[in-house]
Amino acid sequence: MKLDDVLISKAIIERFSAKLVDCLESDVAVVGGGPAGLVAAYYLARAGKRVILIERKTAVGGGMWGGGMMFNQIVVQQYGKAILDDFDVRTEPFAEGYYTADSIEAVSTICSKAVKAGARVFNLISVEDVMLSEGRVTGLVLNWSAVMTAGLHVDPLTIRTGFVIDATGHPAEVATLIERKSGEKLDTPTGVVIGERPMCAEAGERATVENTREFFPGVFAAGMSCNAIFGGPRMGPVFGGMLMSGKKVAELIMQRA
Ligand code: 48H
Repeated sequence: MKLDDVLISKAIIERFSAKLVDCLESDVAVVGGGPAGLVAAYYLARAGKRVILIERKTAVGGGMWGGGMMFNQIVVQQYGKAILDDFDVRTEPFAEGYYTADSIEAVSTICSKAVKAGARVFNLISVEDVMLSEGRVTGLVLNWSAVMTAGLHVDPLTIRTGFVIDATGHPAEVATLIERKSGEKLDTPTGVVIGERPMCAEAGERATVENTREFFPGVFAAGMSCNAIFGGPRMGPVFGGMLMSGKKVAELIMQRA
């Protein structure tokens, strides 16, 4: 059989378009494919929810690939290890209550499990706005990351969803967008995005999990965005809180959806 160049193009265009059309309506849309977003997508998809994950960059994984200062190892506590066990990511004990994992194995395995569980991942696409109706977020406004980077004047497309997870990490982009554009208050002590506090691993990890919750009708925070939205400390390259937050947000949404 001789390969037909144009048939290859046709296969890609048809299959991608079908996947995108199928995702125009979903139960949950996860914004950001770092550890928190991927873990949330996995547990939700495994429970049978229709999950779409939007990632701005070419690769999912967010800040996990780089471990700490490009030393590509991550540290997790006992509860983080339990989640990595769930994904079959190998860990090694380092000291009592401290485990290490290879960040490359962690990202690639968590991503693979999320996709195989049924989560539909769209990379190279950015969320540039939300759809708001009667005080609730009902969907997302998407554009190619390349269009946004190039500053081209190209109008976006929209997807409808039951719940949104802001898993965009430090910038808490979904929360910031809602605050800036809706004129409504967020469900935080000040009604706005409070901003991340300086490093304290112990308090930061606790705050991440505690602040994994709905901060605007239909929108939940997960991962590092929780600390930005609710004013929690950063915690450096310890990832148990990110994993735990992804699992917790999935459980909270499953109680509602
Ligand atoms: C589409 C977007 C958009 C957008 C952003 O930063 P992440 O890894 O986020 P978490 O919360 O899963 O993990 C945080 C962790 O990596 C970290 O930074 C830690 C522990 N820091 C501690 C410290 O002290 O510094 O991933 C977020 C992802 C990224 O891949 C972005 O590209 C993506 O979200 N993203 N995708 N549309 N508008 N904004």
